[in-house]
Amino acid sequence: MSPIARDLIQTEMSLGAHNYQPIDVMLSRGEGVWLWDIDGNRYLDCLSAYSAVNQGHCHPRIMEAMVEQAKKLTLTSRAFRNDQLALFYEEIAHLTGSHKVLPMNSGAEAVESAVKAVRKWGYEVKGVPDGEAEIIVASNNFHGRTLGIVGFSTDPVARGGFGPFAPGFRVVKFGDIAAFEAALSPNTVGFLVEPIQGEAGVIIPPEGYFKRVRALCTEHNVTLILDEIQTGLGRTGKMLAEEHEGIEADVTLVGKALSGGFYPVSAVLSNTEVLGVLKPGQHGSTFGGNPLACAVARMALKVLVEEGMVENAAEQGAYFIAGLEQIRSNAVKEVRGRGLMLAVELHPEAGGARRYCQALKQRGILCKDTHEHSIRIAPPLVITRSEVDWVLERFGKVLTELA
Ligand code: IF1
Repeated sequence: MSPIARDLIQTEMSLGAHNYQPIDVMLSRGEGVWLWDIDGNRYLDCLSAYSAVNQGHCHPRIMEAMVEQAKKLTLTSRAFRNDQLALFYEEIAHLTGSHKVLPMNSGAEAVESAVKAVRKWGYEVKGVPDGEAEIIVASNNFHGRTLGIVGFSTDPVARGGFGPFAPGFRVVKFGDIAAFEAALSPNTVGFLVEPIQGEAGVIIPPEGYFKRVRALCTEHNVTLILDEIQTGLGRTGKMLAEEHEGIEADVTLVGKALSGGFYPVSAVLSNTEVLGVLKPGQHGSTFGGNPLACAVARMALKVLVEEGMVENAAEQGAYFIAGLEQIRSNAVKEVRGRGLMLAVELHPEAGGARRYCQALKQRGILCKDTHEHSIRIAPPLVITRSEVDWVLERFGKVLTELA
């Protein structure tokens, strides 16, 4: 590593809060699936900023939309109207089959906004007694970092030391339909859940789980809120991961790739009366729905569709997982995934995923370890078959040599 990179790390360490432990690679440029560090070394990105750059780094059409909009108008607040908002609503609603849209910025904000709207819906529409609304969530969930959200996390690292937390949440085991059914009460207003759990290590629920969840939610008048912030917008080989399950959520949360990584843009999408309960003054955001965000999001969605990225995720994902399964290594316990949301789980004796990520970095691949023993793989959806081959060859070497 160059002295300049070392110097920058030193400054980060002395001035920054130490709430991350990044792999020491000092990136300064990106294009498509590739990243370059300040010393000119090239890496294939197998994280995509946690699926926020599905469209590839610095996508030229999104960049152009952002620059063009930045020259005209960036922020008005919602005190006034802007000429991009309606078009953003129209395009995202059409693409996802939604009827109402609430624009926010970060993913966590979308989650918080959904919780607020669903509680209010519970009181005003479902008739739950004031202050009694319950929302069911899954064990090992990851929905963000706000107080409300970490309050219903089951991860002691994420929630420890940050209490007291808000009441009104009930945790059930992910993938266990009997546990979900048992947790339902007349005061249940919603079930907030990831279609595939990301942070938990790319956990796909048992076949038919979501079909039963959907049926129970309908039967008990409970809003099904799918957090598709990570799984949505093509990552799993469908526009929304719910399509794999053959269901439709009442409320869908999207973020991350909604801007192709240029800018924080998230949204609550609803196909029931849920968002209809919000009246002027009851919710908002200075930056939510701003013209720059809308212009960027519109182009991020457009290139996803026009450039066939969703189909490519399905095709390359299937090829990728088959290739990973063929790697013969004592270190590998299991390969999981759907589309280009993949994980290799290592045996506990393998010595930890971090070691493998470091070795992959030496060979030009950037991956992230999760929960000690899993390597998460999520390249931009523009990856080509020959690039998948390039990654597989190096993965094979690292997984066998280090085992
Ligand atoms: C970090 C994980 C990924 C998310 C889902 C909401 C949010 C996220 C399903 C919040 C965010 C991120 C945040 C990032 C790490 C990361 C992550 F490892 F923690 F689980 F992607 F896999 N719902 N996920 O995955 O969105 O407010 O961050 O925009 O460093 O905390 P946000």
